[in-house]
Amino acid sequence: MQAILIINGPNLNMLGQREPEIYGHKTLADIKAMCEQKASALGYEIEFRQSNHEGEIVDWIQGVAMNPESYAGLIINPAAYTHTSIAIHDALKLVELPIIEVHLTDPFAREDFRHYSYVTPLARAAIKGQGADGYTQAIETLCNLVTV
Ligand code: CA2
Repeated sequence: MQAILIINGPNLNMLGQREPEIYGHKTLADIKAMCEQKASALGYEIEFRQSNHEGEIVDWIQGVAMNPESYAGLIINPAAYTHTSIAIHDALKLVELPIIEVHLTDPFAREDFRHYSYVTPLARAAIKGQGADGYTQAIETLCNLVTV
C-alpha cells in the first residue's frame, strides 16, 4: 500500500493548546486521526509528521523525492516556513509526485507577510481557511489526482 506523507511545520504541535480563536480547538493528534480515517477509506496509509526545524523538513521531503515508489504524494503545511523557506521550495522541486499545500487559516486574509507562499508555485492545489477539514480535503484532492 502506498503512503501519503503529511508534513507539518513549526508551532503546529501547539494546536488546540494556544490561540484556538485563530487555529481552532483540534490538536495535531486529532487532525492525524482524521487523516488516518480518510486515507484508510481511500486505500492509503499516512505518515504524519511535525517538526520545528527547517532542515528536518527538507530531509523528509528528500526522502519522498528519493523513494517515489513508496508514496502517492506529499501534503504539506509548512506553517511560517511557507513564507520564508527557499530551502523547502528547493527540496519540493525535487519531488516528482503531486504536492498539496494546506493551511488551517487563509494567509491572504491575514498580515501582509503571510501573502507570499514559496510552496504554491510547486503545489498542484492549495487548500486554505478550512481549518482541520482542509487536511482531509487535501487527501481527497491528492487521491483524485493520482487515480485519474
Ligand atoms: O494557517 C496555517 O495553517 C498556517 O500555515 C499556520 C502558521 C502560519 O505562520 C501560516 O501563515 C499559516 C502558524 C502555525 C502556528 O501554529 C500555532 C498553533 C497553535 C498556537 C500557536 C501557533
